Amino acid sequence: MSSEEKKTKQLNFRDVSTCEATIQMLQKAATDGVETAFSRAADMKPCPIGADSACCKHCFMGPCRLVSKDPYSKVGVCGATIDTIQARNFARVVASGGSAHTDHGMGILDVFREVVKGNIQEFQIKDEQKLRDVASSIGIAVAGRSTKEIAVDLYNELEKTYTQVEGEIPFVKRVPPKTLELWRKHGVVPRGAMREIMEIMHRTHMGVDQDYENIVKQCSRTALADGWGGSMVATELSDILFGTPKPLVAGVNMGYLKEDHVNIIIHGHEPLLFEAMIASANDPANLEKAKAAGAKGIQLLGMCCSGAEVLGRHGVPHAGNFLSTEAVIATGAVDAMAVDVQCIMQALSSMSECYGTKFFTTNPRAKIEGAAHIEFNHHTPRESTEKIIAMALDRFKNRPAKIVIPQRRDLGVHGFSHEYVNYMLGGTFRGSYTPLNENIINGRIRGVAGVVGCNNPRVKQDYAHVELVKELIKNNVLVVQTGCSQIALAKAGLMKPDAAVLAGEGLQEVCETVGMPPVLSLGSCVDNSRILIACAEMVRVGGLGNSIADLPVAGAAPEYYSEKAICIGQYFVASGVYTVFGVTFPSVEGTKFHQLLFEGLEELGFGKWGFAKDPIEIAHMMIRHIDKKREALGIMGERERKLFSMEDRRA
Ligand code: NFS
Ligand code: SF4
Repeated sequence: MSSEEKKTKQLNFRDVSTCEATIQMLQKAATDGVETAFSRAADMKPCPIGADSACCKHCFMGPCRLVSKDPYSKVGVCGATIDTIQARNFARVVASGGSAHTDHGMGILDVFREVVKGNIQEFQIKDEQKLRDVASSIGIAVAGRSTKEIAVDLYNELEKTYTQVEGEIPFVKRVPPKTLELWRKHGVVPRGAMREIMEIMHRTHMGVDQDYENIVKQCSRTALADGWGGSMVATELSDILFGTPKPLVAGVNMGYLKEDHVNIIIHGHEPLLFEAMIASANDPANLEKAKAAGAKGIQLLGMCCSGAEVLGRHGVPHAGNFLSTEAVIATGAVDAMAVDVQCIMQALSSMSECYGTKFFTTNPRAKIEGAAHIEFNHHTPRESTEKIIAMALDRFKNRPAKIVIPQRRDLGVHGFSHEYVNYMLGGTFRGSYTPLNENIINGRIRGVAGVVGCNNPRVKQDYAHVELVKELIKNNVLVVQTGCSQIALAKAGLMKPDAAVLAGEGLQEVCETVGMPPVLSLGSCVDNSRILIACAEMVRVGGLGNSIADLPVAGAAPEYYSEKAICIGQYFVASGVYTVFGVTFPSVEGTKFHQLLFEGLEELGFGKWGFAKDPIEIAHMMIRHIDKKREALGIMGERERKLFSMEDRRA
């Protein structure tokens, strides 16, 4: 036994995850002598200087490391201060995270263009109403015009989100006027994503922008080009092409793998591969082939954000979030896993090899050494999905003797969209955000929290997500969710209407009247744009202030790991939302840069960052902020006021 294997066996998996299925599979993997991110994390101490973002490797006079204990005692070889170094590092994180979402959005835009031109037959405009709504929201005339005419205009307009060199990206037309005014005043309205990202890369090169405040401005501008740009384009066009989600009952967890079926997992982010895969898996010819191979059928499952896209849209079961992607392979039941882009651990390739799972990359942007590549071409999507099915059938016929499927299945309601929140709370005939605002004003709902983001093996899987959300709803805060966080809560059973019993009295009353769960599942990470649109609607409807910064709302990503999460955090902050992160934060407390993110931005009229590790502490930081906003709006009831001042005194 190698020392690796010994270490793996020593880990107590109950300490690293609260997901029962994952724990069971981690134990199996350890017995099988296979390592995972959990064991590797235990073995890999993070560099403390890097964790504080106190090092710079932007040129080859360095790398330069400043001591994070006394960060102003030293500068880099070029003279760069701790503030410059941290701001530049942060900016590059925002640029990378923003690139991921905007490039994803551009991939969807490419497909939309080809569909509009008639060059792709497999995909169509599925939701014409949404096409019209989105087009008119950015000033495109729709009355009396054909779908095609509107779609052509919409394509041309949305392309500017990326390529425009001057002016403002189209979706800023949806931003509340007061918020937009603030952005204009500070020069952070994005022109086009390509320009903003290029400018960040330029400005963070050695010897260019060496004023942390000026760098942070460009961080906001670039992040906004993601939230109100690339991500929003991804969400809206995916809805137009594949349908706007409507609440439906769907299942989450590994128990949806079926021993007697061919199991295929799609993991990654874009909905395109998955949509084509659904068509292939339902093709009678393939079902016949599966039967001939001795299977009862073909079971498709999603993981991470690809999974979140189709969970809400089509009710395809979801096998688990980011830290379960390796564990699921250890079941031995996965015949094929196909991935597109983002959040795909390289280790999945060797993991798959250990268990005989066929592992495929499909996107030319994302190949993995050792993995077979079956390229997905959006002009002929079925070509690759047919190949993947054939390979999965092949593996099914040669499955290893031992398969273990954790028997956990969690049903919940998924597929809320900003449009549906309208309809649900307002009713068919008076669909609007008015009832939501009314319930916030009358205090039944204290405020709204977005809890989103990843898993991170540096903290116990799902623990912070679940405890944070429970504490929020207990305090009458309505929670909206996306990404891996939403999967954590689905596994904990909170996406069921009867989870309302865990909510405070007021929220419980609203949930019971409407028949909705206290936690709403909104989709993938790019669907955080739905939260932005919901915020804009809340401002537009009135009674809760004039800008997003006035709303009694807050955001959190308590288990984040990715650069995308930081970019999301920055666009929420720049939009006016208090946003609290867990795990770690890439800055040194007490520096001017840290001060700007955690206080200064709010003083300028934006939102601000917060940080805490403990989920209950995060919840109360968010609740205090919500109460502060309620107080400012003059909607703090007597009962809440008492609680608020007590909390306040303690704080
Ligand atoms: Ni968001 Fe989705 Fe999950 Fe995090 Fe990764 S899958 S885009 S980055 S880990 S939530
Ligand atoms: Fe060091 Fe300055 Fe070069 Fe960074 S840019 S590595 S601080 S010399």
